Amino acid sequence: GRQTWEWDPEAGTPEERARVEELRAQFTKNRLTQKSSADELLRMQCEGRRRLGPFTVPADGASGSSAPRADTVAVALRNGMSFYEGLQADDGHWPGDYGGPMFLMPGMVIALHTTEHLEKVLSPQHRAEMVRYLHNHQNADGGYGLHIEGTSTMFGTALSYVTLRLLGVGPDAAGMAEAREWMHSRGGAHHITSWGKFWLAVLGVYSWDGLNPMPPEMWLLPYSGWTGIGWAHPGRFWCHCRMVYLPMSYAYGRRATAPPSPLTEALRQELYPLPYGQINWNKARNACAKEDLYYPHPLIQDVLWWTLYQAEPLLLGSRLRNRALKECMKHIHYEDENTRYVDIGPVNKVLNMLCCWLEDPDSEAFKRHLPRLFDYLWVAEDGMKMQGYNGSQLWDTAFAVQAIAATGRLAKEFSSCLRNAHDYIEKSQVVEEAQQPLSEYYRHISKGAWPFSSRDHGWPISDCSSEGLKAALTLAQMDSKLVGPPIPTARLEDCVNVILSYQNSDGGWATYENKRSFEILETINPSETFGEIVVDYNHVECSTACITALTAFRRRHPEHRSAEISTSLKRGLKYLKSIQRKDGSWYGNWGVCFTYATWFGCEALAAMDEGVANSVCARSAAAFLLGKQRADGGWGESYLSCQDKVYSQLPGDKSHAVNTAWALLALLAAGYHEVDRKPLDAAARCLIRLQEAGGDWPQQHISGVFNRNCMITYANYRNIFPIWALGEYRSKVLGQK
Ligand code: LAN
Repeated sequence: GRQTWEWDPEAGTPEERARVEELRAQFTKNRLTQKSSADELLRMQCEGRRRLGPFTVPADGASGSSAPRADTVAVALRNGMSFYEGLQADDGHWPGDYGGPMFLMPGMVIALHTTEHLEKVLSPQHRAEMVRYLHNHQNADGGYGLHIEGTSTMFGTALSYVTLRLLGVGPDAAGMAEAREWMHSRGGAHHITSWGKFWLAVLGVYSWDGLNPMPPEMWLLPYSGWTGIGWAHPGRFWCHCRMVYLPMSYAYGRRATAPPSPLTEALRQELYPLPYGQINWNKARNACAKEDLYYPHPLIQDVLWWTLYQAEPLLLGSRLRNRALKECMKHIHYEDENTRYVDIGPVNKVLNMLCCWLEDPDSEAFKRHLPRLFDYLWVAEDGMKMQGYNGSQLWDTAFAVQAIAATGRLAKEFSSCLRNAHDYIEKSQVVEEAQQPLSEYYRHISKGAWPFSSRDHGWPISDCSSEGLKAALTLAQMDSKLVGPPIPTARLEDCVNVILSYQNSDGGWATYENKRSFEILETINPSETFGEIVVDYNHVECSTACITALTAFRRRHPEHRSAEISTSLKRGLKYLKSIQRKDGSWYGNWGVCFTYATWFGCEALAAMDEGVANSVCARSAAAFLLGKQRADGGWGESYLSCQDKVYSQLPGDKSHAVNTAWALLALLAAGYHEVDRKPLDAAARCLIRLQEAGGDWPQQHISGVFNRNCMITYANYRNIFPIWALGEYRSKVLGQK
């Protein structure tokens, strides 16, 4: 599942190279409707490897009558699958762009600069592509957003500016004065969010006195016990929050700063409208531009940080501090070794690398980090970006299998593709626990789980395990001569064990671990720009995935832990119903947004035999979706829904293919076609109309989200979900096997 990019000046024919340049130029002209050129490159390779097409464009695809013809749907599906099959990698997964956030690459560049490895590790071509990316995503007002579609923020702007400078761009190059003007007119870069303050301090262009404390001593607090303080122990945080603050507190505890240079001296002047020496650092601790403020600090935080700020001079350099730093390094090494230096995410990846270097610049650990940086990089026509994870390999592959299988008889034509995917799924299951003792490192069990990306990464996740299990069960039902041998039942039982262990006492499921503390802990979320990061909360997506996986497993293996599974399902369904909103929708935590989540809600209800015929919940969910259907028969929800928690339509009259597919899947799951098939016919038509002549669907607005406020690209969704929805439509509405 590893995806890395190397520059090969000889790659491709002159025509192909010209086509890549053409795509890049097109992108720069039309920044928002981007399409991954890496996909394009792959497509070219595929065209060389096997003859694709010529495709038949469905004959009545664009006309307006009510129901698409069965053969039209079949043609659209065949074209869609042939195209998508061409993008599959040799190991069975589908590489794809997982970019979107703009605050990740700066961390890598600053960490590499600080460790004096920037030029050694990143080739001139990597650096040139990174610069191209940053130029392409500068907003018209001169600033940069938190993510590629976002309005400008100080976090995005100051970090992108600094990154460009570190990559060799001069202060007078195109766009730089505009970026400075954006920052200066909002007070200066000290109005950046706390994570931005951290990176600027590491680089030496911001004072450590301007940070609210992140004392590493928190790792020495008791995890449980009568004092009650254990409820705030970092071991109880959501693993992503814990894993970011762990190395941050180490670097903070040592005031790790890059050596001063003419460049950092220049940046001290460029970032602020006032002389560096005149900045009031104590005041700057809580300064945050209004453009960045998504989760303002509650008063209790200001009191807490002020108190710790007073204590910091006593702690810095003390014996207690040294003990705490040692404890942090112990956990950092554990995380590195148990993820083979991939680490849980893009933020702790580069922070851990920095810490290993701080501990010992010649260490084996630091060296092992370097090649894994490339796992996070992805090049597309907008340039090179750092992705939100080391890819979304398993997640996409598990969905793709279910999507292709939903096309019934047609899937048989794609059995070699399914066989390869099967192999990837089999190889990516986590078959052993992380290093023992798990509790000492605050780790949940992993044996039997599936990760989001690759086996090397290996962190178990509730819904990835569930989608992996469903894909495995789907494949096990097919002809093993065509799709390969099924995964042994004992391994599927291990997965069920993990899924059951993840259920919380209120019946819901969170992401990587159980919910370990109270929601009140969120009041100490200091990030300003992300919502709900401190606790691992329950989600409709995770809960549904677990419910549907358990029902699918029970159907195939009714003898295994059946009583426990039944109880778990009942509690799960009750929980899901309790979080359905009055308007019938569910709020989406990881995709855009109400449409995504309502699809999950409907799937869970369907798995428990509830549909519009017998369930008020299913009826109100269907009514919600039907109320949002657009004139062209599709759906198009904007990412603003995620941050505002209010449904927001995309501007323009063209619907969004992925969003439309989710809505169609939801209505089919709810059985709405038995009440009235017309809205579903219109949705299917819309999907067919949106399909491109080569079988691809266009890359439209961004579809993924995390922590309410930051968006993330799922490039594979544009193929997976239209195929899946049309496949289900074909069998449920048109009655084709
Ligand atoms: C992901 C990616 C996958 C995603 C799903 C499996 C889709 C979801 O259903 C559960 C949550 C999960 C695992 C998820 C959580 C948050 C992640 C890890 C990300 C969106 C990818 C990047 C993001 C991570 C937190 C980014 C770093 C930023 C911080 C605020 C730490």
